[in-house]
Amino acid sequence: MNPLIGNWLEFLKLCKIKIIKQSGMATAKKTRATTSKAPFTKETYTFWFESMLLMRRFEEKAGQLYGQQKIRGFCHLYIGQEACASGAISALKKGDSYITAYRDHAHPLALGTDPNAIMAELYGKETGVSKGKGGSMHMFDKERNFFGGHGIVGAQVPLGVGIAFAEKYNKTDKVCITYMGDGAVRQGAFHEALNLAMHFKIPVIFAIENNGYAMGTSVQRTSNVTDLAKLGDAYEMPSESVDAMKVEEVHNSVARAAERARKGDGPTLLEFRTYRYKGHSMSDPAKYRTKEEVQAYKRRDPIEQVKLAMQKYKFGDEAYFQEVEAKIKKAVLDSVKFAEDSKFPDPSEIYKDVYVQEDYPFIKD
Ligand SMILES: Cc1ncc(C[n+]2csc(CCOP(=O)(O)OP(=O)(O)O)c2C)c(N)n1
Ligand SMILES: [Mg+2]
Repeated sequence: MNPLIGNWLEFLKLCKIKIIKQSGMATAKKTRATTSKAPFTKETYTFWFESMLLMRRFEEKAGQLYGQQKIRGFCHLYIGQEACASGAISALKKGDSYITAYRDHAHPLALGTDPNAIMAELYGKETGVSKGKGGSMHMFDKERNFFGGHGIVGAQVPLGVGIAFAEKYNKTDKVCITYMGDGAVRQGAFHEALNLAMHFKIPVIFAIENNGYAMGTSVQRTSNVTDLAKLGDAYEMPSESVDAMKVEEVHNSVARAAERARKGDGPTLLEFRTYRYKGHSMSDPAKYRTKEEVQAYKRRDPIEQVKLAMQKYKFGDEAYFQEVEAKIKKAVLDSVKFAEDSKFPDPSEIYKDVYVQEDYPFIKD
């Protein structure tokens, strides 16, 4: 079993979510023809469904709370893109690392970070994952190798290469998956990172979440190269364009990339073709796209597709889906209560956690 899925089951226990007995739970590998023709095990589908539904319901709530001004500052929702996170996590191993941009609530939720601490971070409370000092764009979970949460477009791309370089240097077989948006691939740092990673065969997986827009600017308006997987060609880097509304496709592409990286063959560039249903951030009227376009993607919703597959393979009945929905609703409401009951950080915290060296000379009393 992928230990991360093990973590997930632990997390569900933590949230007092009853784990419905799974027959034939084993690994994310192909199931035997005798049990079912499903391409993945019941356990894997269960992980995908429950992790993606938690992300969706958690962020729907976060959106409401933002409207009530309980959450302040920036808040970028991942709704619609959930398969990009869950499909990668099921394909990777414990100890592999994750780094992303500011659309960063979903990855830690799927990795098993306590939703209470994520909600508290959104509220800026001291019990948050970053002690309330980071907010929406700066989630972090060292225990689960989740390295954030970065607000500068493209800035996390060289960092991801650095994390993966450390794995190579220390001779582990770990990889780092480095997420970015389609807007980030026009940054110079992206190209420098790709060049270096390929040249030194660094075990990094570059995952471009191509949701079609960088704020209100479509990919077509930015460049004549709209097939973003092609950007790997300049560095002779293997690349794939992936239908990321289908979590199975994400899983398979990440599994292939990870295998290549672990063998010492270096990086892969994956272009996840995805879509965000909500605006860029909370203040986006989204006038740059049509309702029909949004509807067309919603008809291919990743969570609905997994639910349909689970029904088809008899991995879940209506009672199961209702039970999961109810338990996740409770976990989200509990996280709101936890965040509201928590304190804001003490003002004395302001100079802490800025530099590793606590008495760094630029900090004055
Ligand atoms: C270097 C830099 N330039 C501009 C911005 C402002 N900005 C924030 S998000 C964003 C769009 C990025 O879009 P994309 O990379 O496609 O990610 P998405 O929001 O679609 O997930 C921009 C231009 C920034 N944060 N950093
Ligand atoms: Mg984008």
